[in-house]
Amino acid sequence: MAIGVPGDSVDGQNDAGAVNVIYGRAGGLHEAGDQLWTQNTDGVNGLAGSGHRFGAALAGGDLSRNGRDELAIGIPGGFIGGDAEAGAVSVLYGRSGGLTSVDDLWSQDARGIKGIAERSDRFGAALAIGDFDGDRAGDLAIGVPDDSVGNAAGAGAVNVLYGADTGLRGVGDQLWTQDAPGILSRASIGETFGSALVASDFSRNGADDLAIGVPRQGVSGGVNAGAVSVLYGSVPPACARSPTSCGRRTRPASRAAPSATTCWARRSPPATSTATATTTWRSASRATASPASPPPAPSTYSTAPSAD
Ligand SMILES: [Ca+2]
Ligand SMILES: [Ca+2]
Ligand SMILES: [Ca+2]
Repeated sequence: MAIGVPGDSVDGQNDAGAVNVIYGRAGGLHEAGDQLWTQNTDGVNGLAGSGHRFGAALAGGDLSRNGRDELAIGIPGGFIGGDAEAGAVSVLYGRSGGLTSVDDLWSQDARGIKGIAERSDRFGAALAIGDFDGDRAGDLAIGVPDDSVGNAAGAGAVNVLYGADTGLRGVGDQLWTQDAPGILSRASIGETFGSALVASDFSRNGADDLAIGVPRQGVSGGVNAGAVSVLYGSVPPACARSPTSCGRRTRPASRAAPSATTCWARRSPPATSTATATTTWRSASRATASPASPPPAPSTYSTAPSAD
C-alpha cells in the first residue's frame, strides 16, 4: 500500500512531500520493510523542494510487463526549469524485494513528451495506470489540469505514456485535450480537463478505457457544471487474434489507442418534466457491447457540453 503525504516537510522544505510504502504478506500489511520515499531519497531524480507536493497523486501498475508493479508518483508542484508548479511524475520500478530507486522522472520537458512545461500547469495532479492498447504493459495517464490549450488558460490536458518491456517510453506518447480530433466539446478557459482520472475496461474488449474528469466544464449554460470524457482503448487486430502472443512483443506497429470518446454530463430535466436529474449516468448497456462493436455513441442522457 502506497500512501501519499504531499504536505510532508523534507529537510526543512515545507510541503515537499513523501510517500510511505507498506508491504503486504500472508495475513495482510506488515510494518517490516516499509519504505519512506522523498525526492531526497538516494537514487530518486530531482530534489525535494518547498511546495512540490511529491505524492499528491499515486498510481500503481506493471509498466514493464515483468509481473511486478511500478509506482507512479505525481509531483504537481515541481519546478521544471524555472517554472513553479509545472509539475513532474516520478516512477519507481518494482523489483524482487520491492520498489527500487531506479526511477524515471517525467515532465512535459522530458525528451519525446508532447506539450511544453509551463508555470502552474500542474502536470501529475492526477494519475491512472491501465493497459490502453491491450499489449499487457501498463500505460500511464497523467493529468495536467491547468495546462493551456491554444489561448485557453487552464483548459487542461492529459498525457498518456505507453509501457513496454523496458518500462515507460516517451516515444509514441499522446497528448489529449478537448481540442484533439474526436473529443467532444472544446477546450475552454479554466475547465481543468484531467483533474481526475480512472482507467478501467468499460467496453470489455480487453483494453482499458480512460475516464477523464472535467469538473469545471460548462454545460448548457451552467458554469462549472462538470462533465466526464471517456476515451476508449483499442486492441490491435493481431493482438485480438492471438492474445497470448502480443504480450511478448514490443509495441505493435498498428496500435491505435484511446480512440473515440464519449463525453458524459448531467443534463437538467425539461422544465415541464417531473423527472429528477440525479440518474443520469448509465453504463449497463455498454458492458454488454460485443468486442467488435464500435465505441458507443453518447446516450440520450449525455449531451455535448456547451462551449463555455
Ligand atoms: Ca514492472
Ligand atoms: Ca499497454
Ligand atoms: Ca475497453
